[in-house]
Amino acid sequence: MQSGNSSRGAAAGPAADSIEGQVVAAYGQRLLVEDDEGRRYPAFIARRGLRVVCGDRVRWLAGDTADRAVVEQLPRSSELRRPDSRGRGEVLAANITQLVVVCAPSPAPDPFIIDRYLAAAEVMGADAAIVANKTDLAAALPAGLLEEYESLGYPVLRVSAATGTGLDALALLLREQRSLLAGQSGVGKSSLLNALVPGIEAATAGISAATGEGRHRTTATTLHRLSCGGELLDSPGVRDFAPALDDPRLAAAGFREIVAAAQECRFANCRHMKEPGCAVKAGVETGRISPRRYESYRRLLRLTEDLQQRG
Ligand SMILES: Nc1nc2c(ncn2[C@@H]2O[C@H](COP(=O)(O)OP(=O)(O)OP(=O)(O)O)[C@@H](O)[C@H]2O)c(=O)[nH]1
Ligand SMILES: [Mg+2]
Ligand SMILES: [Zn+2]
Repeated sequence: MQSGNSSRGAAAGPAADSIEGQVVAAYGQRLLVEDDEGRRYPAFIARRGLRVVCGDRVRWLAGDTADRAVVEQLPRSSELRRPDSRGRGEVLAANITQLVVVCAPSPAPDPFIIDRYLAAAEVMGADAAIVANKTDLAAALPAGLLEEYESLGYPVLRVSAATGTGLDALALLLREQRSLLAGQSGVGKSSLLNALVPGIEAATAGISAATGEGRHRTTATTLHRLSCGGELLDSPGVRDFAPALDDPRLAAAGFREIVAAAQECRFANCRHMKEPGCAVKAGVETGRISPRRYESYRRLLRLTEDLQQRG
């Protein structure tokens, strides 16, 4: 249970006779909302054109109806967005402060997906960390992968949801943050959530569809409170991910070592592709910037330029 916080509930507005809280799960028009005392209610979107996602602050009509009628979505402090065919991008979660990218030896990691989540965090101004799960397995991650992220300054935690290794350190990382677990399907995001929040297993199973393999694949993003005071969002696994960027020039902002090196580029608007006097390309040649990360940057730049041309 969270202590009460009604100080923000008195705001005047079109929905004065309403209660403020947050969306803790969204399935299209159907929602689960939570008030600031931690009480949860089934809810639905009661205003045309209202689009809310997990993590959104919303208001619903006061009263004791079975399903709460959500009538207003409050401004977001951050959005995790991926591109969609219509240009503006699909918002996956709102108001998160930290992106935790989970990877494992199995399924085999895709470093481009990891880089793109890290880029999303950089661009949205959120903290980012890597969690390498399943350390109990004999198989290992590709040599040097985690060390590369460590050298860039990202916190890297080696954990096992199965044995509990590293979960204390993970709980510390999640303290006072509103974190989203992201990553490929099957890396163990929901297993980590279950290990960190005892007793929610049933709830997780209830909002997941069992697959033929006898495990629960997450189908919607859900928000959970941690005893340490943080909040943790579990999200469906992805086959691919890219951040939606309003401008291709933002691609470089997603890579902190490129941002640092770009200070020395001859041209302020250098794209770090073929421009003369490019300190980023020079950094790749001298080994200061990893060729793999640079290739990640180029792919994200190209993707964003392609999307912009189509839009
Ligand atoms: N050996 C081992 N297996 C694990 C560990 N964590 C999770 N698993 C297994 O990995 C499989 C996938 O775990 P999930 O927690 O469902 O993975 P997920 O990332 O939530 O997957 P999606 O919901 O599809 O995105 C399950 O069979 C888990 O039992 C671990 O630390 N060690
Ligand atoms: Mg899951
Ligand atoms: Zn450059």
